[in-house]
Amino acid sequence: MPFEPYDAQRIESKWQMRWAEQKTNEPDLEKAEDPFYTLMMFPYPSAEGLHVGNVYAFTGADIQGRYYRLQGKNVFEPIGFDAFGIHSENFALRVNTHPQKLIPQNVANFRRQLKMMGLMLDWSHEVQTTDPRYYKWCQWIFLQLYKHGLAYQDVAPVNWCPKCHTVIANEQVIDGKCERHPDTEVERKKLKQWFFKTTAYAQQLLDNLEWIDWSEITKTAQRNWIGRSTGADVDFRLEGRDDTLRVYTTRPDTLYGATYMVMAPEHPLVKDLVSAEQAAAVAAYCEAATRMKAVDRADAEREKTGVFLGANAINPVNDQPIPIWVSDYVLIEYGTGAIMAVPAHDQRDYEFATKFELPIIPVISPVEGGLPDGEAYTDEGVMINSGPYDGTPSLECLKKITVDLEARGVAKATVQYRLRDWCISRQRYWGPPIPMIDCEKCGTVPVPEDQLPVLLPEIEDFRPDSPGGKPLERHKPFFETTCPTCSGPAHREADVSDNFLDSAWYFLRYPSADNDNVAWEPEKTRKWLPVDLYVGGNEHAVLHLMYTRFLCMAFKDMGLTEFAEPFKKFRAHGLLIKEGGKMSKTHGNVITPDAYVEQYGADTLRMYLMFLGPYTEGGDFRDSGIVGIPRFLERVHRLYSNILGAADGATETRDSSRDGAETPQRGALEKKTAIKLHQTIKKVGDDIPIFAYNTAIAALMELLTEMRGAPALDDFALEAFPILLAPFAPHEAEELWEMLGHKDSICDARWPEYDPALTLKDEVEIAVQVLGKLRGTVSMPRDASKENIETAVMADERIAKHISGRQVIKVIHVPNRLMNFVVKG
Ligand code: ANZ
Ligand code: ZN
Ligand code: ZN
Repeated sequence: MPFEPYDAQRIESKWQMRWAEQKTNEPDLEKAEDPFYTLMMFPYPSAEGLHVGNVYAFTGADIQGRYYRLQGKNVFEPIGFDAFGIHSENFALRVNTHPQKLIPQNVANFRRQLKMMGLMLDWSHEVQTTDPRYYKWCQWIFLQLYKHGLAYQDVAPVNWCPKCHTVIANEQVIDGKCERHPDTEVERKKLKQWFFKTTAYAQQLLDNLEWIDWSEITKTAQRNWIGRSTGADVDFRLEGRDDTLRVYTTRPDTLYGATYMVMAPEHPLVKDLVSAEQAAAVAAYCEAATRMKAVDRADAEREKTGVFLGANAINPVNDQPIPIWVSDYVLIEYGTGAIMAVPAHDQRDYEFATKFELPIIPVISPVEGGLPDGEAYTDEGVMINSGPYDGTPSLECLKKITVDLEARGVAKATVQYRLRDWCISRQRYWGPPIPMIDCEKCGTVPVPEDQLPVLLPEIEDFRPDSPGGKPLERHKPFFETTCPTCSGPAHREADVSDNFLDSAWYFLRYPSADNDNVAWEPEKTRKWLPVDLYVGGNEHAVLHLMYTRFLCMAFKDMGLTEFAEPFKKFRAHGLLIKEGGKMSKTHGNVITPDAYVEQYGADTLRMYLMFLGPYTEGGDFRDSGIVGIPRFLERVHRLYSNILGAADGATETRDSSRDGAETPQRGALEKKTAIKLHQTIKKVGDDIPIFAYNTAIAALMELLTEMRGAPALDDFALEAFPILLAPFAPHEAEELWEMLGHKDSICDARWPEYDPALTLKDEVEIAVQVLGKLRGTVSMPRDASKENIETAVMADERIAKHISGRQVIKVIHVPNRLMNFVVKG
């Protein structure tokens, strides 16, 4: 039976069709005995289509899924579309088409492209977030959180992006700018919003990082974002009053050095404390501060400003009155919104005190050397100017002062987190409506669960509004409703929920995607979750990846699931760049896979992307680099065509290709070939779990060279190669498998086992003589060439000194044993 030459188009469309027909990628979720859930971050279906960055991410995840399946696991590798959100909505506004019309087109294109890439995706469990069958459950989740006090409404200062026309979460503010609009500063506005209580899980979010198997960079990002700090709340009596001012400090050891206090301009006590003389100045200052941009306020470099309140507090350690100021460098959201200022040991306080000529009292002295000049001393040392604590090491004093003050009832050791609650209201159209109702009589009332979903109405005018206004509020048939409790007139909540809520639980839905009666089936969930392996971009470290963890913890505590961590293992892939530069729409160099797949095939594109460098570090896509891969696949194909075609009675036994290698016969392997084969099986199997795809592919290329040059290949070798290739180039692997006479998909083959005896490094000691006299030995791989041994000899100084400077007349080489240099002079 003559085989057709390598033709990516023919082979790939054939296997894609067959996989679909035979449901190759649809595991039986109920019967599976050894379930393994591989997850890739589902795409957001933009109008531009899938780009190679997505393909890079997905292929890397797919290799894992395929590998574990070859290890015998029942692999579930689902996919879906995250199609709600501002991005789609903005695009819809720009092209003046309703998102409801655009999304299906985009999804269809994405689906085509994903299928074209030969990913082992189970399309029977596809999920689309814009589908009411899905977002009904987003609303249901909202109601569960509400019932358990984890969703609440509050008037709070929030981040408003004037370009997005909506409030955004803290996590979406990057250096004070909107993540979607890097040139637009986020404004602080006080608005009534819905929040999820992520802070209730701050400690657990931090603690579990100790044991979850995640990329270190992602865990570090989460740790920093959670930002745990330990310190104390200390109460300062207010001069001439009965109440106290509470501050949060991480440095109770510096209490004797507190020379003034600072309150945030928004602090509620400011109005109470201000003296008559200072009232106008303070009011003007506070007014200006609230109008200030968040970025500017957070800028530590900015010159300090502030106003004296005209009131004093009493330092609890020495009963000294110290003045209270208001300044915008103290933030209302953190700690208690007020601080004790210690200019000798805090840089911001130092700058402030210098500017306003407030006293600076050092209370910690460095163990060696003196205090620095012109700046605060922020390190540890020995206590000075601190009454009974003088001479104590500062770290010891830190604990001691806290305990002493606690005993007096004026302080309390506390823990603070930088993490804030998740603001999930969006004043936009393209998202799931928040399922709440405002009744004049009953107040805020949840939509009864049996009335879900609250459908997003199809409205023509979905343009966003100015702060406070919302598109859904303008649409009266939606907005005006009746109260589920008293049947009186009421209003629907007109905010939609954050897109990140949609994506925070999608992996729970996949296994149960076909069940409209529950969000996730308990049985299937028990069987398939938590996700075994998740692969995605680290840009989601404190957004998606934090939200999912929060929700899972909440679900577990509400009794909805049995696990607190969604992903057993998470690996962040590297960034794919193009010709040395960032790939982005603004750079105009975003590449889609289509042209490459058309020209070379999906197997080539997959392998090329994975060959670029270590997967967790990323790679540089260059058009010039891709051509080596199809040549490799062609050679594999030709080798199998020749050897298997010949066995079937074809006459051609010689490889007639331009590189003219011999065609091996079928028969026992030479030792050398066996060693290479077993070493490669080991190498590829070791490399895939650690995402070292580039070196695995390089090993496959070497193995191919060995196999093509071998006099004979046995069945084990012929079957092993396509299996090792299958995770990377699944279409060609299937084709080879079929050429070998198999009827089943190679996906259901088993990873070959290597013989450990054959994978040992095979090295030999070679005796080196000069004029017959032994001068030393060199250790070389077995069968090293004469040239390589000579090089090694000359690199060994102890031997080389007997040879260099003399004329080498002859070199006698006994392979694997001896090298004798015959020299003159
Ligand atoms: C006195 C002190 C002395 C402080 C010293 C620091 C050094 P972290 O570590 O990030 O948690 N602080 C407290 N609340 C604040 C607020 N709302 N806005 C601005 N600054 C605030 O920072 C805690 C420290 O930051 C606290 O400890 C407080 O200053 C300040 F040598 O208190 B410290
Ligand atoms: Zn924006
Ligand atoms: Zn009512």
